[in-house]
Amino acid sequence: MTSDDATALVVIDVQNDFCPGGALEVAEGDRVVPVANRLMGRFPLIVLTQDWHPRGHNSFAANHADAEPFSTTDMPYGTQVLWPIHCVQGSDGAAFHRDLETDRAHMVVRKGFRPAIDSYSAFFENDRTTPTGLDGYLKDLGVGRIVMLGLATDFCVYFSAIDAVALGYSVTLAEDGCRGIDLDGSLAAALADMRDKGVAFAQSDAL
Ligand code: VGL
Ligand code: ZN
Repeated sequence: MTSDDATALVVIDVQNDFCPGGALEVAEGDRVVPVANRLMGRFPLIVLTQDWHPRGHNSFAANHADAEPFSTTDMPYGTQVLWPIHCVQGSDGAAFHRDLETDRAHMVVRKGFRPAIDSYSAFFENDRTTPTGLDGYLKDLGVGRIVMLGLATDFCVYFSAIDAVALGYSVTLAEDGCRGIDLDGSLAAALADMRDKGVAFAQSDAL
């Protein structure tokens, strides 16, 4: 096995606000927790991402005059969905789901902390160029393959997966470890685009 064969498990945004009862709840979001815990025992390197916004973040509808949650607006870096207030730094909503075995993580990547720009992907902010540092970390450690899961399939998981492919990683999505928001067909579009771009799909018990 060359060092390039090292595989990292990347668990995206398994936080209270994306679980049932949370501010931006994803249907069955909590169902990914046991899948994540089981897979953490199977990979040598575990990365968690954590959506981590200041209260004044530009992606919150409440910070724009007359904007409804789930509407869109033009930002200097492109179209941005305006979300309900979620994952505010230090809040309960921003905390990982209490049953997620976070002690097993080697690295936690926080993203979305710059007030003027959102960051769906674990690798780049929504301008598609500002890096989070995760690529450098993984490449430093000789990681060539990524198994990914988490929330939400059609936003943070989607952008993380296609960015990972573009950065040269071989990427497998643990499908049963993901749940989506599905805003105007975004889930089907994300799945199709991931397939087109070479993301592999698997059930977690086959990994
Ligand atoms: C996410 C919307 C806003 C996600 C984060 O984790 O998919 N979606 N912030
Ligand atoms: Zn967010």
